[in-house]
Amino acid sequence: MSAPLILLDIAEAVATVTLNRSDKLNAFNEAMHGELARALDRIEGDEAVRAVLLTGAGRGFCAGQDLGDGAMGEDQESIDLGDTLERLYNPLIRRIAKLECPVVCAVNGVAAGAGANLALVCDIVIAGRSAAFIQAFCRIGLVPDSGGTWLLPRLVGRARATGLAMLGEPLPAERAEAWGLIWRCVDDAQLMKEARALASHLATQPTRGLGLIKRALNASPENDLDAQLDLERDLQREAGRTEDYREGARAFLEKRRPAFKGR
Ligand code: T3D
Repeated sequence: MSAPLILLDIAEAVATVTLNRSDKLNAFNEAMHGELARALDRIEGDEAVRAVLLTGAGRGFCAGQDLGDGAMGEDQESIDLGDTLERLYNPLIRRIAKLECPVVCAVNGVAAGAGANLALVCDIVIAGRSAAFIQAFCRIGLVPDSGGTWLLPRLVGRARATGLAMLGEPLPAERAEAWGLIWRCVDDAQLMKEARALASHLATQPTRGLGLIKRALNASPENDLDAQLDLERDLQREAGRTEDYREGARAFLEKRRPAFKGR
């Protein structure tokens, strides 16, 4: 039996998902997409999961699409990369963006092409100092996908987004942090310890409230202030009806630590 392309470990409310195709820097082939979709099915169906930690096996995080996996047909007209996006990458990116629990990404090495944008769509991105982000698409005549053209200008502004997308140069983790592309850059040796600590902490927090924060932030780029104020009103109404809000407010008044249950 061949080794799994995705490892899933669920423990203490944290689901750790590891891209596991290290000989190809965890580049995605169709089988790996299938395994990741099944892992996400399990995560979404498990109420006990309150945070997700995504990382890669080996020396890289993910080198994007496996360029040897089939799309390179003989007949130029029959190639349809849009189909790969429609069936595989777009559903994956949408699922992570909509997952109503925090997703921490531990970028353990190079994140290129769709692999870079998969990392960037996660909620909190922490990278090892030796990691780099590469919008590699322009090097092979493609357009940044997996949300890249949406995420990059919003995260780093138009000038830097254009430079990254058109030059395809590696952006070292330290500069990615300085530009506001990611949450933090840490020493390689500390990466997994810090990422696990973050995910474990988030898994003890008010999960429904965090999910609503994610919804509000996702909607914000398209909304004007009026629409966002209306959305905040609606989401706050929902948050105010959670058990965790009652527990948080009660714990504050009783001067003790809250015990959130994710409900
Ligand atoms: O369907 C569609 O195509 C549409 C969807 C597109 C989405 C995309 O993601 S397009 C962009 C695809 N990705 C790339 O273009 C990146 C290609 N990889 C690289 O440029 C380099 O590998 C890196 C800069 C990421 C890392 O360089 P380095 O020197 O650290 O490693 P390496 O030696 O190049 O790679 C190690 C192995 O992984 C090597 O295999 P080998 O020779 O040891 O057997 C290499 O071929 C393999 N590998 C790395 N990236 C890919 C890959 N194999 C297939 N596809 C890859 N993307």
